[in-house]
Amino acid sequence: MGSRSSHAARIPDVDSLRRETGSVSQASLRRLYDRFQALDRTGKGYLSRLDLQQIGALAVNPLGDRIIDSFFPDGSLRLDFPGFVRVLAHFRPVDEEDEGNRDPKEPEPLNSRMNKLRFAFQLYDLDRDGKISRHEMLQALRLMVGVQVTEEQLESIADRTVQEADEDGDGAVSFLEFAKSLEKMNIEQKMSIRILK
Ligand SMILES: [Ca+2]
Ligand SMILES: [Ca+2]
Repeated sequence: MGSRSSHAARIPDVDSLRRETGSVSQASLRRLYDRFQALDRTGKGYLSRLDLQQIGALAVNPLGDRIIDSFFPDGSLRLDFPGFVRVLAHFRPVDEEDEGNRDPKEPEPLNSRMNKLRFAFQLYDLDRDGKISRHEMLQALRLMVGVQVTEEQLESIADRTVQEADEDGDGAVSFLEFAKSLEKMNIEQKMSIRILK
C-alpha cells in the first residue's frame, strides 16, 4: 500500500484545505491524494465525471449522479484536488473532539450538520431558486423509489412530502423548512461515508 510517494508538500493549499474541511489530518489528505491519483487513471492531473463513477459509494447511491454533478459547479468538466476534497468533506463524520476544539472564529467546517443539510438541499433544488418545488421533489423521488411504485403513487408521495414540510404554505420547501423537517432524522449518520478516515 502507498508505495507511490505523494508528499503533503505537493498537495496544493494543504493548510487552508485542512481548515476549511474541518481539520482533516495530514495523513487523511495524503490518503485522499493517493485516491485522487488512483481515480485519475490516465494521469491527467484532474478527474472527469467518468473517473468519479468508479467510486463505489456513489455508484450505488440513487442520487449519485447528482452528487457527481456537485463536484463540477458552473459546468466545469475538470475536478482538481482541492475541489475533490471540498465535496468529499461534506460526507466526513463529525468528530466530537474536533467540534470541542474548534476556534469559533473559524468558518464552520464543511462536515457540520448545517453544511451537510445545505449540501443535501442543493441535490433537490435543481434550479437553485432556494426552494424545492413539488416538481423537484417528484424528480428526486423518482430516482430514489423503486420501479414498483406507480407514477400516481409517486405524485401523492411528493405532494405529501412537500405538504408536511411546507410551513408557510407556498407549495414549496425552503431550506429552513427542509432543515426543520429533517430535525428528527439522523442526517449525521445518513450523510456520513467513511471516505476520509
Ligand atoms: Ca427549486
Ligand atoms: Ca414553504
